Amino acid sequence: MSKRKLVTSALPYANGPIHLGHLAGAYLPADLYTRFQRLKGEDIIHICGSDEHGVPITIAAEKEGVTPQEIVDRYHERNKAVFDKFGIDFDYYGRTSSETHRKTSQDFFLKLYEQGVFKKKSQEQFYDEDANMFLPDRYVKGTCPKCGHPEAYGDQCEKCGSSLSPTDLIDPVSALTGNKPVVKSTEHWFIPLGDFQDRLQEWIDSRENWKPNVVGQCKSWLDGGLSDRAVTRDLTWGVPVPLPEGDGKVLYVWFDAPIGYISATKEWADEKGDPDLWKTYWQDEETSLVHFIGKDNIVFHCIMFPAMLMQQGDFILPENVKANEFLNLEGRKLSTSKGW
Ligand code: B3M
Ligand code: ZN
Repeated sequence: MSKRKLVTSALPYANGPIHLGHLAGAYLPADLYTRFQRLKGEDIIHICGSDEHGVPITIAAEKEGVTPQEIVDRYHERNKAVFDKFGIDFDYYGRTSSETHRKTSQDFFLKLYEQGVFKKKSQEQFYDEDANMFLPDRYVKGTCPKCGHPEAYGDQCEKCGSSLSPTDLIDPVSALTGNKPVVKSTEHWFIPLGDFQDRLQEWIDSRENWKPNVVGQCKSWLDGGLSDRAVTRDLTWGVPVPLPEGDGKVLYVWFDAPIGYISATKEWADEKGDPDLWKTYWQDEETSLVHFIGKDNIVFHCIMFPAMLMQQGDFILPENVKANEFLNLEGRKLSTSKGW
């Protein structure tokens, strides 16, 4: 039996209003779980916040012709208020643009960097010659090579859940201009997930009461073999890479966002006037960490973040990752980015 529980719900992108799919998928289950445990007398906290980095934010800003800062300021406040109206209770609702978060994620990156974990490699990346920029992740759209879905993103197909690289897409186009992008080379830091394969496998096998949809997705990634994954991006919006050669690059949003759970817990502890209290929730083996997420976030919470945590060494790993399927409307997933 654990002494205390730390519950997190996925940090929704502050790129638009949250919808029923969010509530049904992650926040209502997390809220119910937390209330139930609290009624039983458990020591439990529920942490969430806005994910304010990454391409979903910059694309939303470009669509509206405003700055990314305007987008995140607007939707952070709105979403926080909506959760409140729906009676979803968080002990703390943070935001990844905070100073605590910048420092926490840069320190995390630097620790891994100093341990010599990252590989620096040059990578062929799509480039939009009209927009004069590299096109990471969702800046590229095209057909999924795995299931044929015509609207897959450069980082992921939301239809079949595959994790992709932009160059995997069939008939790729720039999300900015609709042009066919050219290929150019750029340098990035990669985490060699393959080196974590055995440890991840062992860890997942040792978990109890995981949902079959979560175990199934993990199994298919592990069976397919894990490869190097870039943890930096050519963007100006995000947490700057804390290295002199990292100029003009930021941390990949899926590197910094899960660290947001840690930074938000730090801010919660500060607010309570007990600044070290966060450590009991993140560093004591007797805390059980439970993540509530949507199914498109499984790979990041069950493979990438655990690998980062294993390597970093100071933090506990999740006891359970609860992911639900999508809530569909007329056969299509409710989606903020797609306006559905
Ligand atoms: N913002 C993706 C999403 O809203 C992402 C979750 C981050 S959890 C650390 O689906
Ligand atoms: Zn697909």
